[in-house]
Amino acid sequence: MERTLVLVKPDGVQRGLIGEVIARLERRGLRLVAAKFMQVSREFAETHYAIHKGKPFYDGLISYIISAPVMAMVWEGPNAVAAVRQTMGATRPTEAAPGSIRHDFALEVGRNLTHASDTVENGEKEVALWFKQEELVDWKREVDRWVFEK
Ligand code: DAT
Ligand code: MG
Repeated sequence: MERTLVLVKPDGVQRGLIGEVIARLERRGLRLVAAKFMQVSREFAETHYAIHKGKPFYDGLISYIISAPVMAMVWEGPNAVAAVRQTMGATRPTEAAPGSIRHDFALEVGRNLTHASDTVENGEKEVALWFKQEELVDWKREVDRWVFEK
């Protein structure tokens, strides 16, 4: 089953939107695999966002992600990566589809509330970076057969 890393970033935590994000992912039918509320260190933030090093927004991005705690989660389901990216909306909130989280709750790219893995490969890498194998819960829901075709 495809897995993706989701972060409710510091602005989402400060604004009391953890529950909103979780509710939308649950409602979509995705299955929660792991969750932890944590303060990210600068070093860890630099590892997570290594791909953006050297970009003009990099320093601001690092200070943003370590400015308050984050809620880190792993969600799974068929096409979980694409489904979660769609539920979050485009990186720039003013380009995010109506009904998406970034559209409904955000205005600025530097305060866009959430992170979600952008490819299946990066999903696997990010899940492994943020969570130990034993923190990932393998479980089934009674409702799974009504949400997942296979
Ligand atoms: P996403 O978070 O949608 O995967 P990304 O990986 O391209 O977007 O960038 C990571 C984060 O960096 C993004 O959520 C917000 C910030 N960011 C991206 N582009 C930016 C820009 N042009 N100006 C300011 N912040 C930016
Ligand atoms: Mg990204």
